[in-house]
Amino acid sequence: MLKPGVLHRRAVGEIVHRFERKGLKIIALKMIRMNKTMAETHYAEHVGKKFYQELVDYTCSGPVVAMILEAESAISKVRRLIGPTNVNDSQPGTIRGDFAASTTLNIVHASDSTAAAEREIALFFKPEELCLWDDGNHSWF
Ligand code: FUP
Repeated sequence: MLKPGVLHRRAVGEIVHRFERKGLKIIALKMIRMNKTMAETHYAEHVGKKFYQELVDYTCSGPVVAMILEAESAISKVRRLIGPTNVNDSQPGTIRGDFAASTTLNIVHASDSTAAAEREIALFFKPEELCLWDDGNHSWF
């Protein structure tokens, strides 16, 4: 999920490009404005932490772009592209390393497990919003 900071930076294209360049396949993509209930559901595991309110407020502060990316080991590929949660550890060349100076405003979210991906896909997308496709005879990646 590209958080509002990505829209503010006019960086949607550049960040989606990084995922595509790696060979991840987009099978769902949409822009939405998350409301407080949705953000609180998404970040339920962080309720009570000192950054929680700022995180929810930031997530609701503008539109987000939600997408489902498919690949073998997609979770680890995406997590390596975005960089660590703590922006002080995120290397230049990663999305957080290049675009984020604050951990709470770290501009992208990515599922960190298959269980989280299933939960988050269900929160963001209706089944009919997924578009499954294949590369036919072309094996680019
Ligand atoms: P990630 O999966 O990398 O998004 O990391 P988490 O699920 O642990 O954290 C979710 C969000 O909480 C982060 F994107 C930013 C915020 N956060 C902080 O602000 N401070 C922290 O110490 C940890 C997380």
